[in-house]
Amino acid sequence: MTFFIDAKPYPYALPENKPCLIVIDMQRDFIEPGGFGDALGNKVELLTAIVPTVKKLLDGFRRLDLPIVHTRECHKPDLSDCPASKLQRGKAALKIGDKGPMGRILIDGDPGNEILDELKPLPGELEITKPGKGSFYATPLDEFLKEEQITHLIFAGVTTEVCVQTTMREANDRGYECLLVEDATESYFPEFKRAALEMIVAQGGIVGWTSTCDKTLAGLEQAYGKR
Ligand code: C5J
Repeated sequence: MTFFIDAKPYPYALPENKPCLIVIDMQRDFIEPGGFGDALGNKVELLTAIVPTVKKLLDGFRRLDLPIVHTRECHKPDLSDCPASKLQRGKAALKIGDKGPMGRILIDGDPGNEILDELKPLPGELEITKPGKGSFYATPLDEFLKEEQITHLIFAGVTTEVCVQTTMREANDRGYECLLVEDATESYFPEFKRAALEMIVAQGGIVGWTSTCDKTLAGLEQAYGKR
């Protein structure tokens, strides 16, 4: 029997093998004052609103023993994995590698780069560091998913139109069936979030599906709660 998540543009069929939750970049650098997002002039408080929903989604996946991957956008302390184009672009008050109130901006191992306390990965959950916006570029993500025979990915995190959408497009091109949980993702620009959600489901789901946290958990509970 096939179970579905009530989704746009049409119901998302759940696989026999377990889908994986990918939580993108819920790190202090993007969400707390004093981080990279703030240095770029963004209203970081817009992003804090989704933290309880992301937590609810994580709790649901954990309860059902479904796989979870967390990502962090960051660079090595010597910046050898940060292209000059990324380093120089924009008019940030603080650039990548500069010292800010939470340590060096977007540097692996510094306090600002950590995932928010309430969303921290638990033992057994994979945490991936990534130098780009997409989670497949220069990371072991594809290898891990293939090893686990995972075909379906459910996305949450920030920001909708940058790292989340880039990752979803990378995943879509690699043949994964992707669903974005619309109330567990956020942007500094509400109009960009709206547009990204519309783009994903346009043309019969050209990038994938969207749904809410409650509908996603209801579908997962039906499919995997009884097995
Ligand atoms: C950005 C991200 N916005 N995680 N990163 O630079 O979306």
